[in-house]
Amino acid sequence: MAGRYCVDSSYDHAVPELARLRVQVRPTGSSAVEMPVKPGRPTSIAGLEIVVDPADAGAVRWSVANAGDRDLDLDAIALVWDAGAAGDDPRLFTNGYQSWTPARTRRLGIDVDASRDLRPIPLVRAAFHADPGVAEPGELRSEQVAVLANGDRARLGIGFVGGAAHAGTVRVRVVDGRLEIAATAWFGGATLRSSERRVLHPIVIEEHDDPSVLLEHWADRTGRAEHARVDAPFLAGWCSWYHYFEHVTERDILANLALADDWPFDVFQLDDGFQRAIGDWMQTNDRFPSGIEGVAGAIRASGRTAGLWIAPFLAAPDSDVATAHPEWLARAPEGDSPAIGMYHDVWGGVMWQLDTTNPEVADHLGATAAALVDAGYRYLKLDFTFSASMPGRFADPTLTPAERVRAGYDAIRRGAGDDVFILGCGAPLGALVGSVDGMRIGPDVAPWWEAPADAPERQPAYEETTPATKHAFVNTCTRSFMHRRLWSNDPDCIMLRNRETRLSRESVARWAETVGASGGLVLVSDDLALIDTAGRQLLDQVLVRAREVDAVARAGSSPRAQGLLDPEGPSGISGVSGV
Ligand code: 9PG
Repeated sequence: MAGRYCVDSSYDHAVPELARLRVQVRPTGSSAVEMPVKPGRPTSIAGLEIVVDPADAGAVRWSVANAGDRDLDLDAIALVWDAGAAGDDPRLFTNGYQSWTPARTRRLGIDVDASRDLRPIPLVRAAFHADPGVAEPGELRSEQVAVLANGDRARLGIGFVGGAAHAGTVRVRVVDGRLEIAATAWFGGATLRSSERRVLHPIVIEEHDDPSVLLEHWADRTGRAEHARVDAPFLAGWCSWYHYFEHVTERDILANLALADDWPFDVFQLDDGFQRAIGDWMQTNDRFPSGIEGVAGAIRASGRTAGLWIAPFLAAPDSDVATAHPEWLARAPEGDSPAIGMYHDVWGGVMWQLDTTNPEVADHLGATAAALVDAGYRYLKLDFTFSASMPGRFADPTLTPAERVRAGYDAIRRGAGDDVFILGCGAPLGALVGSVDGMRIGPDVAPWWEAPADAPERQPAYEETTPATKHAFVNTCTRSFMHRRLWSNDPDCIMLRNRETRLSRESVARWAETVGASGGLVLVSDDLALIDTAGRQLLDQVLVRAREVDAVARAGSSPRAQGLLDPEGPSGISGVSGV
């Protein structure tokens, strides 16, 4: 046994042991090497010096330094230990990398990490995992926090306290009937300068048989360490996306505003579809003759907060921003072309990635945010923001993928100001605690429960990310512990119409009630003309419930998922049942 650690002494817990502790290093372009490590004593490996502190204030603290006289590019560094016999029916609650990635329990030795399916192009892996590589055989991965269990009884929680400096991936596999855990700091090729030392996010390990308790403790601790923004008011609103999609027009917004007089909306949010090109956020297309100022003016005149969707780290190849400033684009990992941030047919295919490490790009993002606020928007939905963590070459090669995402959000926050509500979406969760006010915590809903075979954006192996209300339901339950600990949860919109939808009345109600039980944002996404009296009554009930739950969550008790450790998925949130 190499060390003995305990977690935060304010919690009542057993003391887990880190047996046979090793450090594993993966320099960029080489395979992993590992060696035993003794807490308190520096360990030299692959040109790096790793220091793991003796147990201290309940967390494993560690740092890495480049001991050589040349720069060194690093993919990953991990602490690896033996967590004892796997026991019967070993399971892992896995948290996905970004907003749309599933958070659910999987069976060790049976379920397979989606990255091992080689049908999707590598870009898809990079969008849905911190490490875009293929997982090891038998390995399950979880981002930021994981819960080990036997059957439906939890055993151990493992988490990184913080994620702004680097992503933290918990990798678990069964080796010879024993559990091997690797808590991995993901550097993604970031350069460590000669003699530079980086302090890594501490790792906490706690024993408990209730998975919710483990996740709540981790989130409490992480929220405190990262100064989570948890004080935004409860929000109800309207969003254009899930009825109008990219075809939305200014007339649609005005028509819904005209119908909304006696609807209880704080925010009216225009989504994707207003812009002339991805990247040129101040310019509208011809469906929005009054420009972004005109729309904001109309919303504000109705007494509501104006909200706007943007995808700030992307630029279409023919956008003004990309053609005027090609030097603002990240470069592809190899060759001369810009780095891809997203491929999306609806926008015309490949979208380039803005280089958030370039100070001019940071200035541009800040100025854009300030201009949108000037135009009247005080609620910004920042979407597809995983794109700043996609592979590439950057002006500042020392930033990790998490730091590149955070640099972009920080620039926008500086420009927007402290009192604008910023909602993360398509966002790496770990990097943004303390930055966003709200966070989308699941995949897109859609006007159907299960995704039909011809659903758009369906990817083999990543089917659980396909827009479908059932998929949003799963994450709304399993990530309910994050609400008011890391931010306000945005479970995604409710849809109340009973025409122009494939959702049954039962599914409409089950989803709306789950959103209410989560205490998170309640956003309606319908043509209000299609909602009947029953739909309106449902909204009123959901809002009463959501406000109650949110008030309790603010006081420290977030709602709990039922069936958190069920490999079939959760069954609901306490108080609401039934998939
Ligand atoms: C606007 C939408 C809405 C929605 C967001 C996000 O992989 N895809 O092609 C893909 C497309 C859209 C999408 C997610 C994934 O949805 O979550 O609320 O704002 O963008 O385009």
